[in-house]
Amino acid sequence: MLRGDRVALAKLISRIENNASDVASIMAAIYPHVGRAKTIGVTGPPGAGKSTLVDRLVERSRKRGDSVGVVAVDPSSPFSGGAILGDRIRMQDHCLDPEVFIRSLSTRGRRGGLARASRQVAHLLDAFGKDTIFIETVGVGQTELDIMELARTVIVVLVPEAGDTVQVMKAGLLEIAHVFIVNKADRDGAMRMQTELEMMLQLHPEAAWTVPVLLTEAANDQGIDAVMEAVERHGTFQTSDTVTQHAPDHRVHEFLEVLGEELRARVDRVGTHRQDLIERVRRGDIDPYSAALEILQDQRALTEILGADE
Ligand SMILES: Nc1nc2c(ncn2[C@@H]2O[C@H](COP(=O)(O)OP(=O)(O)OP(=O)(O)O)[C@@H](O)[C@H]2O)c(=O)[nH]1
Ligand SMILES: [Mg+2]
Repeated sequence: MLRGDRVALAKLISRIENNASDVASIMAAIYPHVGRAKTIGVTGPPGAGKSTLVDRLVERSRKRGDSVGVVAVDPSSPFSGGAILGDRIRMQDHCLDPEVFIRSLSTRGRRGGLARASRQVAHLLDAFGKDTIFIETVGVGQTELDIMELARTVIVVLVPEAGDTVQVMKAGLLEIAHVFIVNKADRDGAMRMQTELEMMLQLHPEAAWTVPVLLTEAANDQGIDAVMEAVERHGTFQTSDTVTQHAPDHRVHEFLEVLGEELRARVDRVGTHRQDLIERVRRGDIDPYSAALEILQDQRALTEILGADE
């Protein structure tokens, strides 16, 4: 994969999607090569025009000579929902371009797994040598906010009919946006929404970065260059300021998260080591708390369970 083999990259992504048992060791081997790419998150309500926008931004990035990776995260559809199919159709041109790698991720397995998988796939694309990585998610819940944490620059895409900007605040989008976009500016109310957002942003005048609110018509290729420019400007701002403060926190967060997940996976397999104890709990011979304490206070039992690989 590090030598540029796309098939190897695709295989590693599948291992991440399936949460294979060797993911942590794969990522450990990858990590020294991570950190060069620009990661750009694109989120917003369903149908706001995120994919259309990403498509345009990919085109601009390619014109500048950047190689590009796209991760389209779809929490709603289990395997091949309409949105993913839509992404594929719209991004068909780029599919023929070997310097563009597009992958859709969807929910498989437990909650929280999607944020983990997205981050790991973004790391892979980074190590693979992609200059710019776009991560598209439908912005509604905590999972999406978690996913956006891994992006250097977050673009929040809204549409005029999104209506009350209070919704934006409720969804937590105000806090995570580095660039706001009112897409479908060909429709009524776009400028009013822009003004509303700008007023809302002025409630935080102490912020070092002034969040721009831009009007676009992604479908008509209007306003895209201004978005590129804003993303570029934010990137420069970050390298001089916030990245140096936040990146160490992110790495620590990732460390604790991985450790927690790995331990959790081992605990889930406790039955293979302590079927006897599980049976005693099931029969009611021992209460669940005493059973947990029996493991926690027994160094050998702990080592056996937590040290187990499979
Ligand atoms: N009128 C208008 N329509 C647009 C514009 N940009 C995108 N659209 C249309 O809006 C629809 C949804 O666009 P997508 O890019 O799929 O939106 P999305 O946010 O990726 O959608 P999901 O991934 O399903 O949440 C498509 O039919 C686009 O052609 C625009 O500027 N104006
Ligand atoms: Mg989309």
